[in-house]
Order: sequence, then C-alpha cells, then structure tokens
Amino acid sequence: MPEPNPARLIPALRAQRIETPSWAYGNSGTRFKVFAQPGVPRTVHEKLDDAAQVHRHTGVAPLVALHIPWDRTDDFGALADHARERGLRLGAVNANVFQEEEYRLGSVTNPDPAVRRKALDHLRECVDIMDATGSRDLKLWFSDGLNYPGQDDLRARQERLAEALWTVCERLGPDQRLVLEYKLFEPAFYATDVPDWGTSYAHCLKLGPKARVCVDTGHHAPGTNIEFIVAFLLGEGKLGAFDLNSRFYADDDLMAGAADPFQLFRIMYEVRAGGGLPGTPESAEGGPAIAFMLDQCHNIEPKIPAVIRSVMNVQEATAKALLVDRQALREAQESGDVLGAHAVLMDAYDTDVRPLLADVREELGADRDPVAAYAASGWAERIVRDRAEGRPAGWGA
Ligand code: PSV
Ligand code: MN
Repeated sequence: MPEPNPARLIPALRAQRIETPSWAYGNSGTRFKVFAQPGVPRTVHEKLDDAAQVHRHTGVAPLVALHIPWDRTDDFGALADHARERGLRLGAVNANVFQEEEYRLGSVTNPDPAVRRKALDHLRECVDIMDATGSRDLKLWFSDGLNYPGQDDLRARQERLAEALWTVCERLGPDQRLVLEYKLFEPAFYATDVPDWGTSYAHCLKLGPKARVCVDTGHHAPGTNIEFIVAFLLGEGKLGAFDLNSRFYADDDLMAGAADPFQLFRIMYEVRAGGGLPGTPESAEGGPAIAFMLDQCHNIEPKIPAVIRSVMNVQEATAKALLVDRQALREAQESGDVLGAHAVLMDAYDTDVRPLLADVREELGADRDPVAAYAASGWAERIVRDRAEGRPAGWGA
C-alpha cells in the first residue's frame, strides 16, 4: 500500500501547471440553450480577473488560453501586462475558423480558394497575437468536414489541410508550436477532416518538430482507450497538449474528472510513465513540455468554482498517478502477475490524496480548501454587483 503522505510527490505536485480557458468564464452551453449567469465577465480583461481567482485559491493555474476572435482586444501586449499584474500568463491561442458565414463548407479545406485564404489569414493573425502575448502554442481545431457522402472529395480536403498547416507552421517562431486537435464528429456528421489522433499525428509528423497532437478527452468514440493514445503519442514525442474535460456521451465539455475520475487517473499515469510530468524522476530536462489545458463550458453550474473544482480533480488524478509504485508494478508485470500488477494501480487510485494536496497548496501560499476559500472571498458577490451593466461575454463575443 502507498504511504499516506509521501513527501517525494511534493516537487511534482508543486511544479504542476494547469491552464484554464478564457471561455469557461463567459456564458457558454449547448446548442439548445446557454443559461446566462449574473456577474459574468464582459471583456477578456475581466475573464483574466476571474482566472486570477482560480490561481489565487489553487496556486497551480497561472496560464489562461485565449480564443480569437472571442477574446479580441486592441492591444494584446497590454492584455499580457494585465495578466502579469495578476500573477498570470497568457497561454495557448485558439484559432477560430468555425463561426463565420463563409465557413459553411469548411475553412482551410473549403473548396473555394478565397475562403481558404481568409482562414489562413486568420491562422497567421493568431501567430501575430502569440508574438504580442508571448504565448507558446497555437491550438488548431477545425470544424471542417462533410455532412453527406459525395459532398466533397475526401483526399483533396486532406491536401488543402496539409498545405494550410504547412504555411502556418512556417510562420511560427523558433519557440512557438502548433498543436492540432482532432474530434470524431460535430458539427460535421458524415466525415470530419481531422477526426482522430492518427490523422492529426500523420499531419504533425510531416510538419516536423514544431507540430504536436492535442488530445481533447471529450473527442473520441465511446469506449476509446485514451490512455493508450497518450502513451503512444508520448512515446513518439508527438503529444503536445490536452484539452481536459468530461464526457458521458459526446463532446459534453463537463468538468474534468467529473464523469470518470478513474480514466483521468489512467491518463495521468501514462503521462507520468512517459516522462510528461515535470518534477518526477521519469521526466528529463527539456522533456515533452505538455500543456495541460481545460476546455470546458459551465452552463448550469457557477463558473469560477467549477473551474476550481476541475483544477482540483486534475491535481487529485495526478497525485494518485504519482503514488503508483513503479518498481512494484514492473516486478508484477515482468513476473506475469496480472492481479498483483492491477492491485498496484488500484492501491494508488484508492488512496485519499486530499490531505496531501491541501499541504501542497499551503506550501504554495494558496488555500487548503480552495472551494471554501473562494466562497468566503466575496468575489462572487462582488462581480454580480460590479458587472450588472453591459453585455456579458459568451460564445461569439
Ligand atoms: C471543439 O469542440 C473544441 O474542443 C475546440 O477546442 C474549440 O476550440 C473549443 O471546443 C471551443 O469550446
Ligand atoms: Mn477542445
């Protein structure tokens, strides 16, 4: 059985960084209804103010991902300053080529060269924004695909995609990266142009070292073994980022670790085993540098506490993954002890890591109980009061 509070876990838990998405703080939801909440940010600056509360109470969430054009502002350098003044940094820039009229038949894979050009201009503009914000990663997700067989040529679309990716990759600076996200379906229902990790991996392989795969945990067919994908991509040096969230059915965008904390543990264990967790003996200097981002929508639950809860869920899965006795596991595996090996994993998973994480937070100058600390802080009441006027930010704003 693992020790209850092993000090050896602390460096990795202290070193962990979880990136929160700007859009989690705004109004968002399903295609049926977005339930507006009082106190929601009206500007990207106010989204950062909310993100700063998550970091203040957890101590491990200093990065915030942007989505363009939702987070467009006149001066991205000034936005980076706004972040810095609150102890934050700007994280991945998410390109959005899925909401404008022209993109009805796709963006970079559209049969019309003028639409492809417009989409590519946007991707390049996102790199300009990264230059101003100091962001490392350009995150690309394409809604491109087909609703009907025969609607367009599947292979021609792959060629158009490859050309766009190549052009944008060329535009990246030496310390910048492109992470290519895949999704099985939605909004395209017959064929999506980047439907799975294999397609993303094949494109990233051709693009070279600046391109890596982004695994959104909600973007697979039910029953898919995501930790296998993670283990494989890490082994090939091609895992760049996670979009963490929970799903019960499709791309549900619920809080990470809410639907299946055991799956999140299994994923984090493979990340650890593959050297993807800084501060562990498995991770080397200049290792895989994986971005652990959340990609969530909080439609019915209060947003800031939901992000705090998600961060804590990722921390718990990570702590349990770190608890796995690798030596005992290897011995059981090598001797063919099926049940013994399984028991090593389950012993770690079944350990209550909450007291250990409370200690880590205290060491980081955060709160032992971030949810309670946030509730006591008065921030929720303050934003409802201060943000009564104006238009709340949301999808498309
Ligand atoms: C697509 O479903 C996605 O996962 C992409 O990451 C988008 O950028 C994001 O959701 C928008 O919420
Ligand atoms: Mn995503």
